[in-house]
Amino acid sequence: MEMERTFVMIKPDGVQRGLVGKILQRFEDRGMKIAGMKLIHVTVDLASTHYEEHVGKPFYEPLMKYIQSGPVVVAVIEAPDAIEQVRKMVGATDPADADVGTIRHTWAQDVTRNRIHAADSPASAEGEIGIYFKEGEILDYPLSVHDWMFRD
Ligand code: IDP
Ligand code: MG
Repeated sequence: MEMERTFVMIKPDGVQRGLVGKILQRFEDRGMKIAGMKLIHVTVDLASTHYEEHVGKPFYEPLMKYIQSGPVVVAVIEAPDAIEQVRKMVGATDPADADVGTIRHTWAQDVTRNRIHAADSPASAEGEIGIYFKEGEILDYPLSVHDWMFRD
């Protein structure tokens, strides 16, 4: 089975609400591998690179302030079709539109403070992993459950 890597960030409100374990548990429950993970404070430089595509939009300034307002957990999640699968688990940008059972529907109410970020394409996954992780911080290791999940 071909593996793919995606980038996720549990945003400051997710950390403050004590949701780090619960959110990561969902990825682990699906047998996805955590290939990298750390708790960081997003600097203005990191935030402006990450959210470059949103410069000039009405929510840009509040988004920049929000993402720097407390520690976040950044992680690299590895699985077959990880980018699309994780986006589905995260749900629509506005939690009000997110499908029942998704992370945003379960734990968020506000379109800005929507708990979690996930890369939306192979290009953004690669770019965002590069913004937040240095070489050596992403680990290559066998996850034994994958032998059982993806055999044959
Ligand atoms: P995504 O996180 O679902 O990929 P994007 O359009 O990339 O959504 O927007 C990035 C982030 O900016 C969102 O997760 C949310 O925090 C915030 N945001 C997006 N659209 C709005 C909006 O219309 N009002 C307020 N905040 C928004
Ligand atoms: Mg996005």
